[in-house]
Amino acid sequence: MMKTIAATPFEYAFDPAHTALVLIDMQRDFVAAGGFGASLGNDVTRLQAIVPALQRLLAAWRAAGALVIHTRECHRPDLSDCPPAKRLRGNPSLRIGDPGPMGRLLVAGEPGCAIIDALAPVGKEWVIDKPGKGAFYATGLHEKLQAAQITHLLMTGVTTEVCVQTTMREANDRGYECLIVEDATESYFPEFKAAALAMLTAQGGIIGWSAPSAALIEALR
Ligand code: C5J
Repeated sequence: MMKTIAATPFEYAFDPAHTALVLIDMQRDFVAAGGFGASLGNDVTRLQAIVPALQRLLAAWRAAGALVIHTRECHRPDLSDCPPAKRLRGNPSLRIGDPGPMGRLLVAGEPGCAIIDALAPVGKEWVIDKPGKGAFYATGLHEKLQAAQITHLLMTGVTTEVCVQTTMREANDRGYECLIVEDATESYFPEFKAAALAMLTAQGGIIGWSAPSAALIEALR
């Protein structure tokens, strides 16, 4: 059944049966101390602030019986899917694949790669491991979404201007109607979050829409 919510830049209509809630990279490596995000010098506590809003939205979405997709940015243990340009750039305290307090950074199967307990996947929810920032690169996600007849994506997670924005742009180019949930996404840099939300929704929704999680939860009631 179609639902319509107030959104920016104008109303967003979606049918939960053809819509997926996408949680981007809510992993210990980005949200917890000692992970990849912290190795780059970031204050990870900023990202922890969205967890309660995401939990409420996730609970409402699960109650509606609609599709949930979790992504994890990570690489194979031999790093064969990690381009040297990604691993070697900059001067972080630890690089991708190096051992840290939560295991090897951004490596599949390591404790730091796991989605935080508060948002852990359940049942048949999809978990997509992605080597890039965007969830459509080298994952087969588009084909899986097409097979599941998903046309709309609700984008959440971290970080707003990197993996969330990249994924929303990839999705828009593939024809999905995307909405980014304002209080369920966060950046290490507040000004980058604000800029990303503004640029995604500018020019009549050039990439898509944004709305607060409360509007979605109310529509699902
Ligand atoms: C980053 C991400 N920031 N999940 N990854 O490297 O946004």
